[in-house]
Amino acid sequence: MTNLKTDAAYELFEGLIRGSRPHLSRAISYVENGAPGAAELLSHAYKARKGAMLTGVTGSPGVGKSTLVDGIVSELRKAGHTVGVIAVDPSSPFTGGAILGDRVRMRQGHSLDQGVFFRSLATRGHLGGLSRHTGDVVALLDAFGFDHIVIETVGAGQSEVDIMRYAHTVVVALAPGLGDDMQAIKAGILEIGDVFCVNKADLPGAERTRRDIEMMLAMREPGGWTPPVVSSVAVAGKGLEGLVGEVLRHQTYLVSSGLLRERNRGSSTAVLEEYLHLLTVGKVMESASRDGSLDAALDDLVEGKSGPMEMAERLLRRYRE
Ligand SMILES: Nc1nc2c(ncn2[C@@H]2O[C@H](COP(=O)(O)OP(=O)(O)O)[C@@H](O)[C@H]2O)c(=O)[nH]1
Ligand SMILES: [Mg+2]
Repeated sequence: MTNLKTDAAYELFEGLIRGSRPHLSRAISYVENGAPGAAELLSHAYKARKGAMLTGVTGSPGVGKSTLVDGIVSELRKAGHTVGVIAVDPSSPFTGGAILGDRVRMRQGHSLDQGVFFRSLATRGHLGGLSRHTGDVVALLDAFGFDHIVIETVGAGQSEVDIMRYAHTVVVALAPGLGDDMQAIKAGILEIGDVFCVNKADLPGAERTRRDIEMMLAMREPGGWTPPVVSSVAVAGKGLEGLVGEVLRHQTYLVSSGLLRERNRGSSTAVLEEYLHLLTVGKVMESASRDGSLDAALDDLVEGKSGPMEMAERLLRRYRE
């Protein structure tokens, strides 16, 4: 039935559909590296998705997202779910230095568990805090058959907004003493959170942070889903059952209210836009820089011989095909 171009892509797709983790690993690298046949592999993977629930965890650096994700994974495993984790990270978890040290240790707690798969993706070269391949890797994990997929963002500006385009449920993590309550308002984080988690509840100021969030949430328009606020001490494994309970309750709500379909359309829009961009802007820039006309065009623009709009139209006409 299948007509994958290259043997390698064919083997990878068959393997991951069969549930082979080494094949899944290699398929992700294949896609990240843009190997020949990656497009075909992905096209099959997108069609073979099984409908995993997607949870995004976002928040400022240092609030405890990685620690929370480990706890969320443990709770989901206890409930019998399999979990694929994507950490979008500007640095490798194995070379990231002191802060990441305990995170590696915790991850090792899951490393022998066949029901958990962890992968970190580089943000390199992509605007915002999500890797260009986030949507693609989600599709591979979904086709593989994980019940849940959890994405941790870098927690820097745009990634908070980006993640809600992919996730079914957005968990916004905050911590006392980081000025996060103020940051939350600024970044518009209140608008995107489905569940709020005040982590580091063992530190002073946690109650205050929680009250601030609750107060601000109370000013939202009533109706629909009311985002709950939970507290946690992720390092001690406290409050995680409650957090995961709220995440699952939100996902049940999405299904029963029919909003799941809407969110899926949202993430499909995000992926479609990525590909349209790649096929138009990406293609034009590549072709034009290869034959030197990009250089010439930029000279014209700098010297005022041409306007950006007419130049864009000219390049688009010439290179679209
Ligand atoms: N006191 C306290 N520290 C925590 C808690 N959760 C995480 N941490 C610590 O906060 C630091 C940052 O955690 P990490 O999970 O890497 O945060 P991320 O940058 O948001 O992913 C680490 O040293 C954690 O051990 C908590 O509940 N209480
Ligand atoms: Mg982290």
